[in-house]
Amino acid sequence: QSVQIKNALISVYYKDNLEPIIHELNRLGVNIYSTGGTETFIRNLGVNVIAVEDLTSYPSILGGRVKTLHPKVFGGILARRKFEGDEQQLAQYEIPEIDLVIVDLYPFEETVRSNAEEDEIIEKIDIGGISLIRAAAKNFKDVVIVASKSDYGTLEEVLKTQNGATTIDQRRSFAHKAFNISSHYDTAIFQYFNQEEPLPVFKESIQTSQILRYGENPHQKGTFYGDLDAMFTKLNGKELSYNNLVDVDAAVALIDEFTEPTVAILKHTNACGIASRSFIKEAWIDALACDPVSAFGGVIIVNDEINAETAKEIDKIFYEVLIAPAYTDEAVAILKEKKNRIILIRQPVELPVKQFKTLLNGVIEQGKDAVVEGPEQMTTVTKRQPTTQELKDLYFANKVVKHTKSNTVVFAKNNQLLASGVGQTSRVDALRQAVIKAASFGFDLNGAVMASDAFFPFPDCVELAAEAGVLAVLQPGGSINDKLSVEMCNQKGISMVTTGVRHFKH
Ligand code: 93A
Repeated sequence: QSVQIKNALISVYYKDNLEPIIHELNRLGVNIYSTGGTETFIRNLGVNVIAVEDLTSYPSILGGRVKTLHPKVFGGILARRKFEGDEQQLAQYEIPEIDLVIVDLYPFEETVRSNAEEDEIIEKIDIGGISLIRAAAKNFKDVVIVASKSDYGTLEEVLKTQNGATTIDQRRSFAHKAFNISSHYDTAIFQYFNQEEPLPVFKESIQTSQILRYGENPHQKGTFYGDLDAMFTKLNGKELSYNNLVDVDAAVALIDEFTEPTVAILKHTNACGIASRSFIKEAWIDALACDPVSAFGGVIIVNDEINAETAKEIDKIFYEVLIAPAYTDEAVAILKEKKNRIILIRQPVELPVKQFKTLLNGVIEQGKDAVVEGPEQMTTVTKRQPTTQELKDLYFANKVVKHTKSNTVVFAKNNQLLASGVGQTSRVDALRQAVIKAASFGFDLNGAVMASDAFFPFPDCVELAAEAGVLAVLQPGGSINDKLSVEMCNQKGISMVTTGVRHFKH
């Protein structure tokens, strides 16, 4: 049902961005009740406001520790409308119904972070404000609760377009966000008191979280625990979705393998294009060439500044997310013309070295796969030695293979991904897929190299690769069947190097 806002209670620590809402409430003739500092702020805007003290006939006591904690305040928030007993009691005790509550809590976390003295931190444990939030959210059937500055915009919109009326869905959605804030707030307090160290990687990041539009699919709920604002500065576009986050994570991990100017395009966590060149624009053109079909709607990541020239090129295709460490002003202006593309500046934030995944009735943890073998770890096991260029390409291909879903094989040449087979249940299928893909985008595999995330169980893979034109192959080695693959390479006159390191990514 629709509920019209007649009385509002506003108690906010930071007063910024509140002004338009006050004017809107004033326009709608809503009575505003308010606490000390907020009351002064509203009065200074020239808007009528009633002090909570006048409602409760009680002063704010104990240095402000008790200011809104009173039945005349909470009765008006918690009373069930059109509920006989409640309505009768409101009348009996002269309690006004409060239909809108706006709170901005004492900044507890900020105070902890500022290394304040314990006394000051304790004073920043909000009691009245959190109770207002919980009470109003509990009674969402009748009350609107706005517990975060980030919802002011939504509230203003609702007030403007619906003239002070709200729907039950809107109130429930506000309550949902409010409980996220109250639980987060209490978690932060708990963590301050908690002597036990939380999981080390999450120590910092778990302090903040963000409700996602949904999970992997619209019927799944999703939340990100961590601090995205520290990781990225958003220049354009909507919020990152669950799937965006998964791809962005894969993109960051991949690009961090490269030091020279590199562009990678990812779809469903796999690179569908990557190239290293002297300049980002060239890298973009050669990354896109790998598979311009898959690149559509992908996540693009680069490790150097994007200038206007590159921006114009990138702008030609539709992408979901673009990440770079920097952009020229001109590039930003060009890219921002497309409204629904997410454009991020990556900030230099250290990433956790451990990975977690829920599994069965528990969690598994592992250290990140943090190694890539350099040319010095590559042992040639065939009669033919790879050329210097082939070794460079194998090094490049091995970095890509490490970040591609198993089973995988990767073809590369001149620091450019030509094709890969990803996520196949057999290695030979991955290889066939890569051969077909390379041909379909016009790549000639003559002189290309091939890297595999794990050893070849049979000689068929190297045989197929050699027939496709591949001249050098990289694999971890260590299989009892290696001999057969090595013999096949010798027979075909191609090189094989082993690294001793397997890079499964399941
Ligand atoms: O000290 S409190 O926990 N006791 C209260 O009764 C109370 N009521 C609201 N803090 C309380 N608040 C908080 O005061 C609000 O959450 C808000 O952060 C702040 C607004 O105070 P003022 O309007 O005086 O600036």
